[in-house]
Amino acid sequence: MPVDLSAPYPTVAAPHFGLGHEESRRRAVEFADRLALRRTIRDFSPEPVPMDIIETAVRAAATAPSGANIQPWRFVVVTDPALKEQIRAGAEIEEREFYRRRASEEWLAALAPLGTDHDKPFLTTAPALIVVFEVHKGAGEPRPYYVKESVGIAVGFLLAALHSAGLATLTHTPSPMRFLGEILGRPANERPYVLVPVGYPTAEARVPDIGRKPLDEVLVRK
Ligand code: IYR
Repeated sequence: MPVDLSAPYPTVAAPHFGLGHEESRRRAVEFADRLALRRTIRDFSPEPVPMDIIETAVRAAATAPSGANIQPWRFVVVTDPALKEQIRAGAEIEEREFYRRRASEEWLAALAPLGTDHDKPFLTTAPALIVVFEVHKGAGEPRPYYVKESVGIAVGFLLAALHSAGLATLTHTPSPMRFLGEILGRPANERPYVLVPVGYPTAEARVPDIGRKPLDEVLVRK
């Protein structure tokens, strides 16, 4: 049966925040300055994170815009030590292959300043791992659109929310990631997108001395 595209659809009043330019500018600067303090952390302390803070950050992530508002994401929060061990074992198998065989010399050279290797202790030391899945069409479910774009935006919100709550994160993409769906018992229409360890850095944690491109290199004014 054809869809009736002329059917009225419900609306609500659009939100207006009425901040004024001064307050708007103050908030823009505050947000940019705070995000600039975020660093990817690889040395996590085992100190636990209150689950409600993580769940609130997932709530923030799930406000992201998505294609046709289908919200094609799933956030699996893993704190069970046995599951974290399994995830670490699965990731290290793939990563060993990556560093030994799959990565090109060019790719390995690009990673050298980050000091990464196949050993992924953060997968067991971080108190929580958020495994983010893309949700593709399942039986009886609506077809999602722009899944990767939508999930990418949601993960951006998630990282910003966790950082804003003072928590450290890492975006980890063991490749291929299929083992995550198997370990976590996710259905076939869910595909791993990224794995985000969450917690606090160890007291001794250090990060690479790298910076961000200046604004004028990334911003084009026309
Ligand atoms: N997935 C590997 C390799 C890796 C790739 C990129 I691109 C990075 O920015 C960092 C690491 C790993 O996790 O070590």
